[in-house]
Formats: sequence, C-alpha cells, structure tokens
Amino acid sequence: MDRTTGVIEGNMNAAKYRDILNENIFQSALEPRLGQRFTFQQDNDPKHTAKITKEWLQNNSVTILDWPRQSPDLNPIEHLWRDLKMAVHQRSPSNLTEMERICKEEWQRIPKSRTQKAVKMPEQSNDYRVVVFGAGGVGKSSLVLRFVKGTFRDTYIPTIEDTYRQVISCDKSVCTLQITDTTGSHQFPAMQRLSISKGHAFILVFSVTSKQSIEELKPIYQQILQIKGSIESIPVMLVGNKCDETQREVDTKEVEALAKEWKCAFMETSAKMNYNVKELFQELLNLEKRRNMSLNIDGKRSSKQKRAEKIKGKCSLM
Ligand SMILES: Nc1nc2c(ncn2[C@@H]2O[C@H](COP(=O)(O)OP(=O)(O)OP(=O)(O)O)[C@@H](O)[C@H]2O)c(=O)[nH]1
Ligand SMILES: [Mg+2]
Repeated sequence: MDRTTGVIEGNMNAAKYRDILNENIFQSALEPRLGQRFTFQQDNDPKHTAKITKEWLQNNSVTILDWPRQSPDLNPIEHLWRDLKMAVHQRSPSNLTEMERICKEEWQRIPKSRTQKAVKMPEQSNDYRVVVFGAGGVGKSSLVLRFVKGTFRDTYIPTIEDTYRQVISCDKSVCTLQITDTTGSHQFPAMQRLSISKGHAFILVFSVTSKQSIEELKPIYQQILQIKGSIESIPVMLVGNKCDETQREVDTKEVEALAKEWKCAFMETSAKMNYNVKELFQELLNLEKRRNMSLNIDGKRSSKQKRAEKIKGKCSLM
C-alpha cells in the first residue's frame, strides 16, 4: 500500500476528494502492477458518494465495491488515523505549521508492517466458499442439490440465491464448504461482484444442449478475471451439464479449447443421472493449492469413491 501524504487546507470537500483520487488512485495501482484490475473500496461518506466523485469514478472505469448503508467506517484507515493522532498529540505541536510538519513526519514513521496488518482482511471464518454461476435452467441447482442432498427433480424452479454448507476435511482439520447457488436470470451486478469477491472457487455451468449458455458464461468469466486479477491460483471448473441429453448443441472439442484459453478445468456432468457430480466438487477442491481439502472427513478417499472414479474414468481436466 502506498502511503502518500497530502495536507488539506480548510475543509475537505468532494472536489478535493476527487482531486486526491485523480492524483493517487492509478498511481497506487502502478507498483503492484494492477493496471485497471482492482476494486476500489470507500465508505459512504457524502464526499465519496457526491455527484462529481461518482462521475469521476465512472469516467475512469473504476470498479467500486458496494459499501452497504449502515456499514461501519473503513477499519484499516481508522486504525492508522488513531496511530497518527496519538503520535502527533505526544509531540504537542504549538502551532499549525508545526502540526503539519509533525503529521507528515509521524505518518511516514508508521511502519509498513502496521499498514499491512491493518489492511489484512480478518479471516471471518474457516469457510471455503464455492460459487456456482451459469445461465438460467442449465442445472446449477440440480447439481448442487444432487451433491448436497442426493436428490433430483424434473420440475424447474428458478433460484434467487441459496447457500448450502457441508463439513469437509481441510489441512488435517475440518472446515465448512459453503456452496452458493446463484440465479441464472436475475443476477444483480452488485450481488454478482460480491459473490466473486468473497468466493474462493468457481463452478461455471452451461448445458450441452445450449450453445447460448456458453455465451452467457463469458461475461461472468471476464468479471472473475477482473475482480481476482488473475485466474491462475483460483480453482475454476467449466462444467457441461445435462450430458445425458441426446439433443446436444455443444461440441466437446470446442469447449476443451475454451477451457484451455480460460486456463481452467473442464468436465461434463449429469445431475439427472448422478454422473460426475461428486467428482466435480472433489476435483474443484483438488485445484486449490493453498489448502489440502477432501470431501471425506477422514481426509482419505473412500473405496466407494475410488471405485466410482475408476468406473467413470477421470473427467477431462485440462
Ligand atoms: N436431462 C437433464 N436435465 C437436467 C439436468 N440437470 C437439470 N436438469 C433440468 O433442467 C431444469 C433446470 O434445472 P435447474 O437446476 O433448476 O437450473 P438452474 O441452473 O438452477 O436455473 P436457475 O436457478 O433459473 O438459474 C430442471 O427442469 C431440471 O430437471 C441434467 O443433468 N439432465
Ligand atoms: Mg437454480
């Protein structure tokens, strides 16, 4: 995090805030080589939500993390303000010029480690969050329900958003696998962005009976790429569901090429026939290199699971 010191004379207003953004926002993204690929976070201070600020952010295509009303102030910066206030107070400046000088000195003196600690997101829980995306009716809910409950229904009930939890083994202990089943047809952009920001791994579902359903995944993939910066260390599985159907519109070879381009894994499933469903979730967890996760609590693959893998063969992973 780049800490630039600017002293405002008089009262801070929206125009000054906009000027600060103008001078610093892209500059700060330079060193970590973020380019335009970052999400900007600010609280709902009236200066931040003023028309001129909004226009500037919009004109410069800055992605903003929604900050819900009633949310507390941004914590990290508040911690730093407190540090600064205490340090300045201790040196008892006798006039304004001296205060400005001391402020600048003390601001620079805050160790980098303190800043790093302040911006580090507290690990809210031990959850591993998987988000399932895809066009309406491709079978996202069917896959999730088949996996979580072992059931399947022929009737189609569109989803708004549902979350399911399962305990899995993780690094010699346990954690909660949290699966978010999103809506295919009524996605609010803000909700989608939030799911992506919070998600650790993603399942992108299309139906092999609909070429259009692949097209609908493209903007979602782009958004994941934009929000996460890079896809390399993020488990993403492209899934062609309904592979039991004979009326195919999608050529497997083409999807394999797309998976290669997207640097993600690919497999075909059938929620209806319970084909490759458990394998889908296990393979996704296998792609996570930062944790060692297994669907079986004892961390080992059951003989039933091994047999299942043997019969069905490994899914085609890129
Ligand atoms: N033949 C076949 N039909 C399936 C399969 N999976 C789901 N379906 C059917 O496809 C329809 C839609 O399935 P859902 O799971 O509700 O689809 P969804 O992606 O959750 O849809 P939204 O919640 O609207 O985004 C239902 O009628 C399911 O029975 C499958 O593997 N094979
Ligand atoms: Mg659904």
